[in-house]
Amino acid sequence: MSSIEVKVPNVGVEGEVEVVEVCVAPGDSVEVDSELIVLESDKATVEVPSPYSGTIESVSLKVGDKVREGSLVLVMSASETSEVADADVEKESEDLSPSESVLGEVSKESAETSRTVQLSVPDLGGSESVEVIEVLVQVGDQLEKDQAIIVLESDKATMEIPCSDEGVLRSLNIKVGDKVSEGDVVGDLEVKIEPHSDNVEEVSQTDSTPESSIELPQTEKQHQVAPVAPSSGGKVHAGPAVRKFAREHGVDLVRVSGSGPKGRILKEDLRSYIKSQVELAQNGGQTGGVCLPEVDLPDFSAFGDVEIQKMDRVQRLTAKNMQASWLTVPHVTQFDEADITELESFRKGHKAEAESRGVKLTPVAFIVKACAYALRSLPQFNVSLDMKNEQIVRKGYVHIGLAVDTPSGLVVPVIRDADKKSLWEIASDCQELASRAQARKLSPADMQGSCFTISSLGSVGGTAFTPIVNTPEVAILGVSKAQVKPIWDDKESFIPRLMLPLSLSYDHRAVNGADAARFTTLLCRVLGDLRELLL
Ligand code: CAO
Repeated sequence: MSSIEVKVPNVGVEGEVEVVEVCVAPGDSVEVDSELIVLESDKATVEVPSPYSGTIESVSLKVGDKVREGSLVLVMSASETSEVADADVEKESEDLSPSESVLGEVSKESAETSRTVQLSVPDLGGSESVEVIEVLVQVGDQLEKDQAIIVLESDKATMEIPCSDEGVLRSLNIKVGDKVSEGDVVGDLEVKIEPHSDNVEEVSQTDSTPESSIELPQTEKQHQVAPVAPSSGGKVHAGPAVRKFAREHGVDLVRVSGSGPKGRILKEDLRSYIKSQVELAQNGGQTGGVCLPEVDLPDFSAFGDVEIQKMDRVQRLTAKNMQASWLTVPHVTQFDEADITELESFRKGHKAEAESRGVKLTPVAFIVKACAYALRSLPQFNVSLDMKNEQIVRKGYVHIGLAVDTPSGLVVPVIRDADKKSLWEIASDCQELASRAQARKLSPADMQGSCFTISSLGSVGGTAFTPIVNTPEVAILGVSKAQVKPIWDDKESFIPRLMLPLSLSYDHRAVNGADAARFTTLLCRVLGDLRELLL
């Protein structure tokens, strides 16, 4: 261990800058890259990270001090040195690029042994303006190939965007809260050229066009962001922009849970915190915006062993959406039973053909087809309510969502234009979407635009259930397990028929009870005699 002086590096800001935060105190243990101080000029906020791990001996600065490059920050006894000594900078203004000047020297040194590649947003499955919820890297970071660099989240899915190459991140154009689309530039990566490698020639050619654009590979995966409690001892892990935002709003960051890596507080966390505090104040201490009573939990461990697990992203979204729907939609459920005896023999008779087409023909495909027909026949079910503007949105398309049970929770991919598709096409869509859902390979676009949802528990069991409407849709069909039942033939005897239980939950603001009964009656009719679908 040796005592080492840590000085203010070149942060790319001319003249003096103010110390707005001192993040450490004598006796603190720090790691490489731990924040030491935060500096702020009128144009930028800059974190100065620790270049070493070790223990702080003395701090030479206090909040409000004015410093410049070379000013002494602190003395520490270092246990491990690091090559990373660049200031961590988040740009607050277009005309200021502190990171460029800090990194410029490095570029010069390595000018002949590296090339710059531009990292850009890949195809997002048709989605545009998808929000950046996490930036997992900083300028100066050494990135691995396939390392996640940013996380995007639409209202239905979260995607990690990985790095396509190995190298040092030289600039970063994206911050949390930005909306990005395919082709938007994320940043520049300095990629080392191995002079003696086999592909020297190929690399040198690339070097002659230093701004070659390399698209990030699209290995989208649903990413679970588990909020993490703030670090102990009152210390928080947050970037300069977040700290500034917190100061502006008078928020003590110690109170905010960070959902970023290692509990890092993201701007989104701060916004949620502020929103919850405002709601709390407006509701006189009640949460949820509707004065929901808080449920006090007992200490479960007093009764036996317990295991605590963070909710993952799908679980959190499902809980949020279910609660929103349950609280805002006046639900009614209409029950009926369809006689699918003939349908079942038709289906079984086409099993061989289904196999030769490579699809599995289950009752679900018939139900999707019948629902698409019913939505065309009773268009009052194919609407959404815009209560804010007191409008009813009538849809000219029929896209049907299919609830799929996956190990990571319930997801609802969408079968587009189900009313225009053949039974085979629908069966194939169901199979393909369900298997992509299981493999967590659905893109946000796969889960958007649904008009009506089908939730089939037919392969599991049960006689009926009351599904919750997938708002802003106005109805959802629950399907339970078909069973052979004795049905009166209207003459003299009971005959065995295969009966399919249907449970239609609907938003009573948009749909009245008689229409709901018409909808299930129509479904029963077409499922009982598929010929109507040909008309
Ligand atoms: N009655 C009787 N049998 C049924 C049936 C029904 N209503 N629906 C399907 N089956 C049969 C199928 O015919 C198949 O049997 P065969 O192989 O002999 O033909 C078997 O059940 C298994 O079907 P499957 O599960 O492979 O396919 P599916 O089309 O029935 O279902 C899917 C696909 C994606 C809807 C289903 O896998 C799933 O995830 N269901 C759960 C949805 C859910 O969780 N809903 C609740 C949401 S609210 O919490």
